[in-house]
Amino acid sequence: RKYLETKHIGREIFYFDTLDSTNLKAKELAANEQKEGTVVIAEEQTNGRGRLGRSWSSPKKKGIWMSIILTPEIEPTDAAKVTQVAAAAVWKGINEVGVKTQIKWPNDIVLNGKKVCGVLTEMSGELNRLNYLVVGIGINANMSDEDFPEEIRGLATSLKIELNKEVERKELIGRILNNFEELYEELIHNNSIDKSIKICVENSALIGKDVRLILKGKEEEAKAIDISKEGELIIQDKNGDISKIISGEVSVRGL
Ligand code: BT5
Repeated sequence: RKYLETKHIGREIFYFDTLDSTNLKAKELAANEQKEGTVVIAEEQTNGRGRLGRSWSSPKKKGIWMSIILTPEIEPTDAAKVTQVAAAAVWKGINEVGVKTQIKWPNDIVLNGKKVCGVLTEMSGELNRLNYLVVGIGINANMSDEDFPEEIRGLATSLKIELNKEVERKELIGRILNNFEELYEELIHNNSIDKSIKICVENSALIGKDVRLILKGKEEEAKAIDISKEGELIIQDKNGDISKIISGEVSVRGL
């Protein structure tokens, strides 16, 4: 806790040796009245989850597998903004320990073209009312190549592989939560994520590049040109037409 300087994010931490998924545990806690700011951390996940039913490899003591419970008063349609806030906070935290990564909209952090972190935001609520959000953050801190399942070697990397030394996970967790609280407060108090978007744009792995998008099952090529104030990716197609993409609708790969 010596690195934590927050007022409410991470003031209550539930720590586990093994969990199926920190997001599942956080949702269970949130449904049982755990409040905003509570953080769930596990040394290992046996059923770590990615988006769209994909899995997240989470070997014991090698990474940071954590989830934050949030109850912001925002529209359910604004939930994706929190993913941008989390990506920016992780980028800053990793930058503070000496590694310059890139943010790959909407939810990845990459290093030398390989994935080092993924964010999974899940929500509970109705059409016009948000109950709670759970923001899951998975960071490959101290894995070696052989710690990754064979099928993702070459696509995944860790901070240790790039730095050639172990990172202190507690320090990184503290820094990320400090940054998260600061950036999240902008959303709560000013209903804006401008500071987070600035970080996501300035350190984007996509902007200015040609990208391939899967839009409603169809593959399309376009140029990524910006991220909107709402956190959508702004693209320009071959005809010069500009459109905005909401996260969740597409998967994006650099060409
Ligand atoms: C994500 O999904 O990137 C979101 C990952 C969120 C993980 C955190 S850990 C704490 C919390 N609790 C959970 O259960 N989840 C969250 P997506 O964009 O769908 O990417 C998933 C894909 O990334 C997989 O299909 C693999 O190809 C790849 N992958 C799996 N494990 C990986 C790892 N450790 N490092 C890099 N890539 C990985």
